[in-house]
Amino acid sequence: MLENTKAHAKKSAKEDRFQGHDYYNVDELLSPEHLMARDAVRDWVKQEVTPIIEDYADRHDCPTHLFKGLADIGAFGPSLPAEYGCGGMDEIAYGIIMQELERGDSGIRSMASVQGSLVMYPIYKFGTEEHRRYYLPKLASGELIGCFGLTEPDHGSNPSGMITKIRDDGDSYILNGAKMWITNSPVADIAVVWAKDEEGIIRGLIVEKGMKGFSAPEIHGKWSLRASVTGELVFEDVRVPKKNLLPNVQGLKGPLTCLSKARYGIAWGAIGAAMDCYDSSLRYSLERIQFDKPIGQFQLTQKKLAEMITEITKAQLLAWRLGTLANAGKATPAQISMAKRNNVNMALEIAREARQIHGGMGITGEYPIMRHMMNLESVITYEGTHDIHLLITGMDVTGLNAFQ
Ligand code: TGC
Ligand code: FAD
Repeated sequence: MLENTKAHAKKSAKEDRFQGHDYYNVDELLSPEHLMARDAVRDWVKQEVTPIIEDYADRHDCPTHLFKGLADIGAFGPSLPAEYGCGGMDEIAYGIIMQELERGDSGIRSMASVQGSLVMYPIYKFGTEEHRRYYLPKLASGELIGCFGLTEPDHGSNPSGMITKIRDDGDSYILNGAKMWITNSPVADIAVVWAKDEEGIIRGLIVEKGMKGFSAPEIHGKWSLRASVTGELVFEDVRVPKKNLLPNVQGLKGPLTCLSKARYGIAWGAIGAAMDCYDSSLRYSLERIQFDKPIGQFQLTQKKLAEMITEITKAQLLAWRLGTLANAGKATPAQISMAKRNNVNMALEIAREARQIHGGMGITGEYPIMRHMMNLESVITYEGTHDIHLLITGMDVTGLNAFQ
């Protein structure tokens, strides 16, 4: 089995002929630092992810050894301050790192988004200075792995209805409830958990592995994000010291602020998955001969490829502009929703068209297409579904709230 895995890895490694696509010279809008970060992550993905990812996805297993490598390339909290061991780069650098990771696999990007945007960011933004100094360097270096618990079995799109709760008990809170669909939870050392206090106000807490009454069982049987580990969080009278409360935020805007940061990264990440599908399709259309011609010579194939690169280019420009707004501190949550929704949908549509171009080969693990397509079925649902983001845009332009 191990020998088979090695042989397969070797074969796949040879086949990673990915080249970035830049039809509108977007690279000219990027700084040398952005390009350096992009190239370093691209090389790392070629060396560490592509050779193994199909095999891990096939076995529904998470390559947890990559956490360390992700830390080493600076994928955890790239835009958080260097004084806490983080990257100290700007939001465009963060975005482009997510793009390159998701070119490898959405699950690998998820490992980085959750750690950086949903665990490190709330600790940085809403924690105490003591929290920052203790947790951030350990999370940035991969010494600790974190997860983010917002969704519950009965509260997905409407997290404000959550029933997980904390009760004041002297120098601790007593935490009860359950979270569902939590990326990395079975392997996490800490969880940033959102729960209601006795007045019904949503608060954030850092819950640590090993606390009595806390468990994180894995969810099995996913046909999507198969190389990413997903689980539950179960709290049965867990005693959490009061010092573990994130004191600087109250209410749903706490978790939603973190989601804005992660959704921004996904808007970039989806471009990577789309580029990989396009790249493989372009090459396949030039190499695959039918009716004595490369299939790329047929107008219907050209239509597919032309539309793919057009949509990728539009998505790149949307992400870049969003990045410049984010760098200026001006990107609104609604603008981020628009980019997440558009770019993930674009990537999923491209994966479906790429599958057609690859014919029967498109359903096999010889090409990355089906894996990207299945992954993107989660990406279009998590961090707010396609329709929830549409309604956020609808609310923004009309001023009328469809959720009430
Ligand atoms: P609403 O009344 O609209 O808002 C409550 C408060 O939050 C503020 N706010 C935001 N703040 C920052 N960023 C945002 N994106 C924000 N959206 C809203 C808002 O201003 C308000 O503040 P305040 O001061 O007035 O209290 O809340 P609502 O209950 O009506 O809900 C609105 C809705 C439906 C849009 C929201 O609940 C939502 O976005 N639902 C989707 C849930 C979701 O995205 N869950 C994701 C779970 S985590 C995940 O999927 C991780 S996967 C990671 C991976 O593996 O990569
Ligand atoms: P529901 O909210 O039940 O939605 C079902 C359908 O109803 C959707 O089509 C939705 O758009 C639609 N719908 C709901 N409300 C409305 C409305 N008002 N108007 C119109 N349509 C509506 N969560 C975390 O907290 N942390 C994580 O790390 C995490 N990781 C995840 C990893 C994976 C692989 C997956 C699949 C999910 C993850 N999630 C995580 C949960 C994810 O955020 C939720 O699945 C998502 O928010 C949707 O919630 P739901 O699945 O309960 O769907």
